[in-house]
Amino acid sequence: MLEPTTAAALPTSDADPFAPEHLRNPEPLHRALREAGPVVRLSRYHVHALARYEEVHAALGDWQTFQSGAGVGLANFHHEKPWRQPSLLLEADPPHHDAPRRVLREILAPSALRRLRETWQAVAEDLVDTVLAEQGTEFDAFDALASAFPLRVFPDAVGIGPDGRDNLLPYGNMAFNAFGPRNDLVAADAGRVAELSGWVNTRCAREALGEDGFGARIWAAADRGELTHEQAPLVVRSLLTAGVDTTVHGLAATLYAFATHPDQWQRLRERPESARVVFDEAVRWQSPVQTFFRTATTDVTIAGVRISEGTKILMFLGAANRDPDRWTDPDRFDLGRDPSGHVGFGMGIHQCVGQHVARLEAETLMTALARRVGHIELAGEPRRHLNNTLRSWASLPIRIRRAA
Ligand code: 8QM
Repeated sequence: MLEPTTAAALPTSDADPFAPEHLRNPEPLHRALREAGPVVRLSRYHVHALARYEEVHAALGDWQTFQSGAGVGLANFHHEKPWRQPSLLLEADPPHHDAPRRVLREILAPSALRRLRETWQAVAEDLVDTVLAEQGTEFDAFDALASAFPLRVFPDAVGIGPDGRDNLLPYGNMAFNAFGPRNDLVAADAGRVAELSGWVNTRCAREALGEDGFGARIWAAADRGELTHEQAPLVVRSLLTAGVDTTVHGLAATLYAFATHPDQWQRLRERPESARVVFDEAVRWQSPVQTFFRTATTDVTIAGVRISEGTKILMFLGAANRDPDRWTDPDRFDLGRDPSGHVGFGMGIHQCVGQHVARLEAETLMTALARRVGHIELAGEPRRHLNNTLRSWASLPIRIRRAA
């Protein structure tokens, strides 16, 4: 039997994936990391990185070897105190992960969302009508649509009160920065941690939640014994952390895709029933959640490279979603492809439990827009907002032509 006599060489990079230049334009680094090898050491952070689809996909599918319980950011919770109580979903492994996951999966299942579709479609039609009437044919699609729409429908669906909703995006921005290193982006949020956390935490209490939302259903699951009453507010917190910024920037990515690919907009207009798949292709193409870490639970070999127990491993979801070994013409936003299998929602037991909510938001908004708008183009240079984890936006100026 043939035994490998030498360990595979381990390419090393001193690049900082969280530096402004890479956050602003991640593709060149992604390409370099994919080409360097299946596993790359990032010397600056003493971590390993995976940027190819095959390895990212396999590692996300193996929670036994690549745990989340030590945190899915750079900080290892076994050695560093987390900035907030860890999430019972994102930052947990089986068996602890299972009950919260089961509860949320049922509450956010497609069948449970059916009652929201009609309301959300009406809100989307009204929002687009109002924007076109008040702002005409040139406006900032980030403010007017991508952030306005989720903020109109999602907090209501959770059941939080009307006050202070402008804290939601800054809280998410802070949480997504916190998965990265303690760089300037984290420092910029430092003064608001207590205030924003305090606000979010009080929204998670039973008394703060309406009787008929996702939040109330989480508490009802606790009453049935499916969760403890201590777990319930933390599960509500997961909705408020993971459910706002992700969809806002995912919708911005979708609008950006159409503003830069007019032929694809025509395609959607000709086939309105494809409004659902457009979001997955936009998520593959832009990967609003760019990266997450896992931690090796044991000494493990990936593609011949030995990784020791306790090592943090950075998964480049955005790089995997454009790996030319997996995708044809990966840099093209193309509604003709089948984007399923993308890792923009993760993969395996942690795969986004809210993805049906996100798709429903995208589908209702894009349907309303496609009914009224014949053409979309950029009206100026889009501006990125920098975040350690989210590929996000500050402004997206567009010009539209009304449909005939
Ligand atoms: C990312 O708090 C949480 O449970 C949580 C936070 C962020 C996410 C997921 C869950 C992936 C969108």
